[in-house]
Amino acid sequence: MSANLRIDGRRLTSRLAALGEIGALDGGGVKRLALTDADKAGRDRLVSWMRELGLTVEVDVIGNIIGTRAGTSAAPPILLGSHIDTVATGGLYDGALGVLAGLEVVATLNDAGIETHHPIAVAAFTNEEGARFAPDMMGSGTQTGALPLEDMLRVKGIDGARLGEELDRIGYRGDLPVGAMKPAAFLELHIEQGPVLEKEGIAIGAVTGVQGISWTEFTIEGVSNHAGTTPMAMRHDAGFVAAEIAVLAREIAREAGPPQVATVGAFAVEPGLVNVVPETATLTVDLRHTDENALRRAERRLHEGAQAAVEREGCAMAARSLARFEPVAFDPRLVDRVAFHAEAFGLGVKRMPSGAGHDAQMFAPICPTAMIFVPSRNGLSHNINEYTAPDEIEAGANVLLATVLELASADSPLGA
Ligand code: HGY
Ligand code: MN
Ligand code: MN
Repeated sequence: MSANLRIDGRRLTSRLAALGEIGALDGGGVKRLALTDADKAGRDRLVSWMRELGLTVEVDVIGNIIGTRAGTSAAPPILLGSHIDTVATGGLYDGALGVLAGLEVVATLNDAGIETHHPIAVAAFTNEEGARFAPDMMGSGTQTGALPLEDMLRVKGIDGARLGEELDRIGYRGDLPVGAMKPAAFLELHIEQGPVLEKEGIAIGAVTGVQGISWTEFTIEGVSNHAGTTPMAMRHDAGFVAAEIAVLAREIAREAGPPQVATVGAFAVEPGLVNVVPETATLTVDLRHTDENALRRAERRLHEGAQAAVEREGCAMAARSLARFEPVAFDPRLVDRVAFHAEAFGLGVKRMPSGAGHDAQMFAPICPTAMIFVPSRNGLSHNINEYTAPDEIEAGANVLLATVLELASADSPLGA
């Protein structure tokens, strides 16, 4: 019976649209920064959907939400999920797809009256984006022990708010402890957020792992001075040093070649006035690579180059690591099952690494983990025009359903 089971694509896309109304931006896109009122409203909506589906809802000590559908045994659950927080210029699908497709799997099993040996759980992890509070994957990283809870609760956001206080303010500091989530396996459906699947005309990505991530915030201290009277040789221009670091980041990526990427996402100078030599400058540099040694080389080049630029200009510098995660490989057995089910549906499938960070990378060290990608139109994400077509969403969710059904059975291929 379950061989012909399919998700209800219309129900899934209408839930995606409904969640997308929460934090909707004029002109399209979504802004649900972690632990803001919009994130709270999204959480409340998600919990109400979980309850409607008969899930047992729990919240952990850093606000991760987990809804569990009982199995016929006390075996550990098959965990699905992702995140519902977004960046400030987010789309409808980044994160939300993985959480709502998990709910859709549950709804489909409920409608068909199918019971599974393993329980099935769906999670929405706190602050996957790291855009308001760094680092990213904070909720999943804390739950799995990769990030220390007390330090994370004290993190100060870009707006000065403290994470723990915001958790209390929105009423999502739960009591499920760190380490309580011990799934038999973790599967995350996510948009690719890059150009590969669309360019190659392939429906499904069987994700092999996640590349390493290095986030650094540089603060440069110079001397503000008059733009007209100060000879160039006498300047200590913090803004100029920040600009040199930004150019260096791009040079590092160009010299190293793909898959090395480098991004200066935040850049600010103070006092930021047309006729004042900048006194201070802050910028962030995001470096990523699939190979840990290559990432370390890029980091070394960046820090050495930044220090040299600071010394040439007679400025001072502080560098703060905002996030640092090594590359992660997913369980090849689980990746094979994703590919198998995609092919069983007659879908094209490509094994590929993830350029973006995901909650799945935090579960890979503790249980068999894999991800399913669906295409992103024009490779766009972290952009209000992020888009994945309904049929592509449906295909991905059906591969998720089929893989979960197999993993949740008594004779799961993982022996889970
Ligand atoms: O930065 C990332 O890769 C993810 O969107 N948090
Ligand atoms: Mn995401
Ligand atoms: Mn994202």
